[in-house]
Amino acid sequence: MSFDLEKLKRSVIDGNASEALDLTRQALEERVPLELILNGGLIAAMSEVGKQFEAGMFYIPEMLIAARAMQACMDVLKPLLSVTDTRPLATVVIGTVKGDMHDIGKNLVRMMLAGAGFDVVDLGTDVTPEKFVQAIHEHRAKLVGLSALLTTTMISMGGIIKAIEQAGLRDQVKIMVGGAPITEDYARKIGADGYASDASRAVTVAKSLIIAL
Ligand code: B1M
Repeated sequence: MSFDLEKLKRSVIDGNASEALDLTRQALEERVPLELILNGGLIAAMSEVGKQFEAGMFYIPEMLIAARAMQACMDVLKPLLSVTDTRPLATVVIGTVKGDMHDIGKNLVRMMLAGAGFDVVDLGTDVTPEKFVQAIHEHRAKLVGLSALLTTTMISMGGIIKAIEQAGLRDQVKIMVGGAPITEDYARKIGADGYASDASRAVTVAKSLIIAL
């Protein structure tokens, strides 16, 4: 394979959206596997950006432009993550929890779930417990997906689960959590039904949870 995955990764790290887009399109033309483009190129780039931020080499603007480049590439990949099947498996309500603006990972999970045949309602970022509860009602959701990227916001996940309980909806939905600081143990501790460390595992977990409903 002649495609230069490192170059794609570099262009996202540098926040060079137009080059990243060209390279993503080129990768698709050269039939580079989607998983490799995502994991070896785009996600690997964001993980490097995080390391640079921690090391004090990158600041918020650099993180932001890298995130924009990544999002642009994900938009190109989006149609390829979709299936043509018409009957949805179930409705999933997904969102990034209150106080948290990170949405790249959540968007990827959303795309993969939609691609796997789920009907996905995306509540966006900074989502309050009340909004989750309202959306479950409104869309008769069977699955709820909570995403958090900050150690300061992941602690609100337990509160969202309690709010769903208090609204009398806990028996009707399965709750899946994820995001970089979340672990299987943490998910269990707060009473979630499932945890996934990445977007493709999220699909497997989501399918197993709705079978259990
Ligand atoms: Co922020 N940020 N950020 N940031 N940012 C992190 C998370 C951080 C780890 C960077 C670092 O220090 N190394 C750090 C958190 C530290 C901590 O909490 N311990 C951090 C910080 C500190 C901050 C600010 C507080 C910085 C500041 O203002 N001083 C601030 C907070 C703003 C806020 O949210 N209130 C901030 C802001 C930002 C930007 C806005 C600039 C930008 C976000 C842009 C956007 O999302 N639209 C940003 C970015 C880009 C990052 C890093 C570099 C990259 C995150 C990312 O997109 N990763 C990140 C460093 C890192 O993660 N290494 C960092 C790629 C993405 C595909 O992975 O999101 O993990 P991820 O998603 C994965 C899995 O986690 C999983 O599947 C996904 C796909 O495989 N997953 C799920 C995610 N959700 C799931 C849900 C599921 C299942 C699986 O089920 C429902």
